[in-house]
Amino acid sequence: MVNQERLWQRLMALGEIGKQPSGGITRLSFTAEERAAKNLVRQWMIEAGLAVREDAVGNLIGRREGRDAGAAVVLAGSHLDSVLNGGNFDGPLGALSAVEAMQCMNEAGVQTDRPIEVIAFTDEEGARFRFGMIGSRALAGTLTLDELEATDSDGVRILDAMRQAGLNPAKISEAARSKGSVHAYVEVHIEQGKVLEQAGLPVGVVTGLAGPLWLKFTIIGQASHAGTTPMSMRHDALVGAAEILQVIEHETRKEERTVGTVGQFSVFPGGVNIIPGRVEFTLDLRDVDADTRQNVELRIRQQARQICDARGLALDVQVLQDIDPVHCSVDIQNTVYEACAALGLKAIPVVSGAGHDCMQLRDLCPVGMIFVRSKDGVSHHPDEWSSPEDCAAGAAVLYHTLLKLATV
Ligand code: HGY
Ligand code: MN
Ligand code: MN
Repeated sequence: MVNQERLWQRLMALGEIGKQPSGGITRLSFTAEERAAKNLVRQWMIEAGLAVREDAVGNLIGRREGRDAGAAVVLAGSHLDSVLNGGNFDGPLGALSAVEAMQCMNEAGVQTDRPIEVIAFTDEEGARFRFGMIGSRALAGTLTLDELEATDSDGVRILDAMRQAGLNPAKISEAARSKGSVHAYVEVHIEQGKVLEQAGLPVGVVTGLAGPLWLKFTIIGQASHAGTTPMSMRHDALVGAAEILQVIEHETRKEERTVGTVGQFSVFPGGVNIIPGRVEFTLDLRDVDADTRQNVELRIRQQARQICDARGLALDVQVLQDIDPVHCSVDIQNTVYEACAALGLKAIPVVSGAGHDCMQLRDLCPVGMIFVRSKDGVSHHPDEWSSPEDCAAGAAVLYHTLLKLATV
């Protein structure tokens, strides 16, 4: 059904862009690496017979016409950016599976009723500017100009980075799709977990996605001399933060599926003999149930406030990203199961702990996802890996799913 070798070679070639000495990949949004990746995928989109363009926010789009050019389009794709020192499959498998499916339709001379568009989204990960899904939010029409003022660790604003990449931030609203113009969105993605591996299955059907809430905690105490300040007279921001980290671990462990991760942590001024005056850290809090996540968030915020009050510390909590959990379209899930059956593949339902671009399209169109088995469940790491056979299985299921969704 699909050309496994071609898909695999493209995945390996794309994986060379942004490769680090560790073997991991760093391909951040609006950088030369992401541009190189888009240029390469653009070539493959052209080889696949697609009409290629880039929208106002830098999403790379390859369009395949259907019998009815005016019909609502079916979208498929994923992202090309990565986390720092990430893996080779997170994002690219979805984008290249969609290109492969289109190329196979062209090679088979298959015509659909609806047009299909392959999308390589800009900045899904948020690894550079501390919130992500910039491309899918622009397509959904929910990205605002003032959000482009956010800066990376070098102080470069998103809008500056966009201009440096040849884009005009003032035009991001042109990337938005109108309600009714999109029939469905389907994304192939690595599972990034162990469910499929433990079930011994190559693909899974995503039922829902946990919503990531990203918070930035800033704790301000009093920097002072480590030798001359008695313990009883300190306002040590780091010790307060350490207590809050214990609260995060304790409160998330109370719940069945809630997860909490402190991924970034900075201590200022950072001298060996200086009591930390300021600490900043991020919290990535997720659950597939919105109420549960909110209850955990409130418990953490309350106890963080109590800890800081007791220690004479100031506390600021900033919301960097707040994405509600999403339930996938049951119709699309059923279509994916039918596609798996047509291929003789057994599939099971899987919940996504990871966030994906489809979450941003929930109000635009029905969304669905096809998961591909991850070795050892590893992701966001150089050891991230899926087999050529499983990647091809994901692309084949996507082919059949798109065929069905694009047929009126
Ligand atoms: O953070 C996530 O869940 C995704 O990898 N962006
Ligand atoms: Mn990711
Ligand atoms: Mn991803």
